[in-house]
Amino acid sequence: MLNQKQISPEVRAERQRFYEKIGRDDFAPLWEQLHNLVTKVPTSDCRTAHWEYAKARAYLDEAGELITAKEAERRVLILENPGIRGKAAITPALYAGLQMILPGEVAPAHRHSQSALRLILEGDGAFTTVDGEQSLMKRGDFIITPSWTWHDHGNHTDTPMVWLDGLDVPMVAMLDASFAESGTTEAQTFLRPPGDSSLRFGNNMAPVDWQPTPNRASPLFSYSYTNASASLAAMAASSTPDTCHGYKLRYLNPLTGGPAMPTIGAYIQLLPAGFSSAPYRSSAGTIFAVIEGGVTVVTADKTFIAGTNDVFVIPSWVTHEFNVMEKAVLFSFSDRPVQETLGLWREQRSAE
Ligand code: GTQ
Repeated sequence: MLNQKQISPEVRAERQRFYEKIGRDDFAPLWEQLHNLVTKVPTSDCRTAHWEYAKARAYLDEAGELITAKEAERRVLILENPGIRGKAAITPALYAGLQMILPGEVAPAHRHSQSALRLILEGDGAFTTVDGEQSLMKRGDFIITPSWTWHDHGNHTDTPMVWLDGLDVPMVAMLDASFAESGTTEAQTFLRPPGDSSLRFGNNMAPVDWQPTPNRASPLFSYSYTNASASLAAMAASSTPDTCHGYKLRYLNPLTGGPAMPTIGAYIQLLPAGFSSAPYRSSAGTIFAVIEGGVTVVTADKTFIAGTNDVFVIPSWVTHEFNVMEKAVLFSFSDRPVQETLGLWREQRSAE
């Protein structure tokens, strides 16, 4: 912004008339807003926020009485960032929600250009089918439904299934690249047996001449918590923790070494008992879910304790620290792969 004080009322009025005149022809003066567009650091209204699972779960129960999964298509409570309400966004780039499927329910097949991930918070044995392959899910499992893959969910168990959904909805909206289709049948026809993709792609091998799909996602779509927690335990048993992250792994596409999906990075970290992290910030606003234990999250203007199954978000460039008494395990996802691909991602591993 120009310093308005140095400008005479006449000049100001003349400029205002000019802006109005050019405005009628869809022009606008850059100099009135240059520094609001090209800011020194990230300045969105996105805020650090925390959603308690107990509260969410009670609301999900109420939602379960109000609408079926079938009627809703997806019975999801969106986690809206309090600084940017009304946009179905938890960060400017990402969407998060809590989805519940009750025993006997189905969420019918559809596909969309948005990529989705799920982190199972409650339940054991409900399924999701991705492009004709069914996968049973249990707590802590990480599942992807890449762009334009058919997916439907169902629950043949006798307990509710709840998971955290992460999608790139705001990012795809910004690019005006949303496409979606509803399936003609409720559930997909099975094209392959359960576990097929893990056997083909998850054993450090791949079918010879296999070619990546246009969505550039991992052909492996289910990542078990049993495996993730064994990897974390091995790291914790034989190395020192990273000062900012503890022991942290990223979920990858085994064929490229890159992220499981091009637009959303997913991570899991173990914070050992008594761990206090060094201050950290990055330009990738990140959504966390507590899988085991609890964590005290400290930022300049907010400190809170996130318990098991709670979700919290740390916006871009907000310095934060984690403190734990007992061992904790955190799942997280962010737009880091997009920022890295575009050469935008930054991090800072200490306090200013
Ligand atoms: O499960 O397909 O939270 O399409 C939002 C949109 C979940 C899903 C969401 C979706 C889904």
